[in-house]
Amino acid sequence: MDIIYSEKHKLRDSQTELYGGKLVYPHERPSRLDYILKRVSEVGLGEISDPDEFGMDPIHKIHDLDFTHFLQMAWGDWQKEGFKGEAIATNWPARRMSTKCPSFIEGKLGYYSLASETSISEGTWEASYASAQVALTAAERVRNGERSCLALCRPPGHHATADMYGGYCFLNNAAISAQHLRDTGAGKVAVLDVDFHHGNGTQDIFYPRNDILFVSLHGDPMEAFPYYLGHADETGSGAGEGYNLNFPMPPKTTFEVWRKSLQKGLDKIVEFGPDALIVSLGVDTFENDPISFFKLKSHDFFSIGSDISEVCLPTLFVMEGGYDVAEIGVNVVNTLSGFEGVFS
Ligand code: Q9C
Ligand code: ZN
Repeated sequence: MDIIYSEKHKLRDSQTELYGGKLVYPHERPSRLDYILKRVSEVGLGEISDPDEFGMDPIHKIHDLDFTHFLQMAWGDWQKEGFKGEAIATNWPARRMSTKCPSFIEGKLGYYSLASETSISEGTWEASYASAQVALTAAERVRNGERSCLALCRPPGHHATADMYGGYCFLNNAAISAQHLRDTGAGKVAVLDVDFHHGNGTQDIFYPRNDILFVSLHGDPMEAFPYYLGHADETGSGAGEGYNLNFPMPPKTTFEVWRKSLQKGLDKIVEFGPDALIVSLGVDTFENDPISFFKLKSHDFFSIGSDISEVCLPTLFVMEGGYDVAEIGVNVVNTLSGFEGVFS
């Protein structure tokens, strides 16, 4: 399987995540991709290429102009005020408050975010932009006839909405590439999100639409981030009714149970009949993930890959979460090896 990767992900190396009331070194860190690349080369998964340049146009098919402008300016605006730490949102337009966008950076941070754990630091925009280009390049490979391609995106994307960042995500790489496929000939695209966390951004972006099916398997939002979206009764709006499918699952869910949801999700995808499949590939469902509560084992990821391959669609894998850094390479590569029919 071809792999698209940009060194520019390293430009995002935030030093602070607000976690358990402390500022810790972020779970979403550059070494995640080092471990994936190491495993990719150990098993000879495929050839690694740099992304091509698609510019801002495909990003603006998904994200608002004022939001991407904010992301580009935020670190500079924050520094200009003389703040010493990284830019962290500490206030939001909560229920019954005004949704007018403030002019001061501290107000803007809350306006354009959905959570506080994700600090904006130097290089965050440059890395996020490169991450989107990686996804677009991999989408082009699949469009041009490759059976599958892996977009080694970092930062991840599935929590980002048209106008909000958070959950370690800034630009929604899966949504940008789904829309790109639509705009270059695909009539219908399915997005299957197997990250532990609900893909609230992707759901929100495509909620009113019937040309892009969104299916997500995740920790029940009653007990897990992003908390305020991802319930089973969220099925789409208007013309999009019936084109959003959520499988929230409880703490300690095993692969045996998780796989039944995967099968139902895949059945729905087959019934939808898309021209391409995008997999938001998070491996934070792993039993030792430090911030998640499912119980999948490393060998289970082979079966995830082989189950996905059985729907016989051109498939783009877009990297999302996974925070047991030492095992992330094995879990990601097991998924892709299973997809390719190699079990070892
Ligand atoms: N107690 C992705 O996997 N906070 N994002 C979790 C846990 C945010 C995860 C707090 C988790 C975001 C792409
Ligand atoms: Zn996740």
